[in-house]
Amino acid sequence: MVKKAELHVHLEGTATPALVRQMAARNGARIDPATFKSDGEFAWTDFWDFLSCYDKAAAAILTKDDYRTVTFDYLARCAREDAIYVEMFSSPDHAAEVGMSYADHLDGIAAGIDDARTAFGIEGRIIVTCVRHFGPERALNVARKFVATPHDYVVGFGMGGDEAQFHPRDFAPAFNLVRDAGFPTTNHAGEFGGPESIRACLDELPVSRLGHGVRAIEDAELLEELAEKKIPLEMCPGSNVATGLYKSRALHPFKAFMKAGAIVTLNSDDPPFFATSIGHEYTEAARFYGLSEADLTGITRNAIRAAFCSETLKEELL
Ligand code: ES4
Ligand code: ZN
Repeated sequence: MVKKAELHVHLEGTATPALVRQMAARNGARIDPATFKSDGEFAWTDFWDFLSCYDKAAAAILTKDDYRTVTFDYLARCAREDAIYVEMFSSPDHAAEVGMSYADHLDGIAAGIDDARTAFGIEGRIIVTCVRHFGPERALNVARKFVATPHDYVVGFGMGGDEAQFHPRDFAPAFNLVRDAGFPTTNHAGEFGGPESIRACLDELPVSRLGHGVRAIEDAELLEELAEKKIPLEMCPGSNVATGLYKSRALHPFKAFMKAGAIVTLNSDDPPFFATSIGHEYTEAARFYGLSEADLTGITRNAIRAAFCSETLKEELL
């Protein structure tokens, strides 16, 4: 079986509808019924509605122990699909929304990572993430917490959310603070924003990787530059199809990025929302893009080399 590594998954977006209901029940919390469809799956229509559904589901993660459960549950599923390493975005803003401290949030996730390592030998690390549409001030606040509160499992800083809002330069204070503290960063760019959004991100922010970056396919010069500069791309084909960016996996440009010599990785983004998993992404990529086992192993190696964890851990994983 091909070993897998994942660099782009939103922890709050890994909880299945069943787990969200279970956590709400154990906390005696009420979930907005509009969170689910009649078949019990998450209810959303487009990307922006997805972001709102994500917030409602995340609101059921109420305690440090809930974060531990969500993390363990996700890593257990990944380990069953032969994943050996998972880097998870987690959002202190979502934790704060339910009254959880920055430290409790991270300690809960860390406990889940430890449980999963003991049970399955899988490794996990955390990317603390801010949310673009929450605005630059909240992002800077997350960055300040990030640098003031070092944590063994927190290996980098990221930003997700609605690319249409604000400009990358508005987030330069947050990203520069993190970079000056010696940490790598990644930013969602070139998903719902076009190639100009990627260009703006590269011009304004110190990023080591790009979340998605897929819209670089629309600008040959930019694509070439990404390949030349070896900027790893956290590609999420299943997510892109689910949110309507491409009509089908066959029409997704993943293979064109490989052919252009870009450093590509495969990721699930928000697995239960997008009816995918890290294993499914590998299987479907093999099927639709004609990838061999050697190609898939190469993608895993790309991910491990581009990971934000220590060189020592990378060597163990490679
Ligand atoms: C996202 Cl802020 C956020 N959360 C989950 N998934 C996302 N995709 C893009 N932004
Ligand atoms: Zn994402």
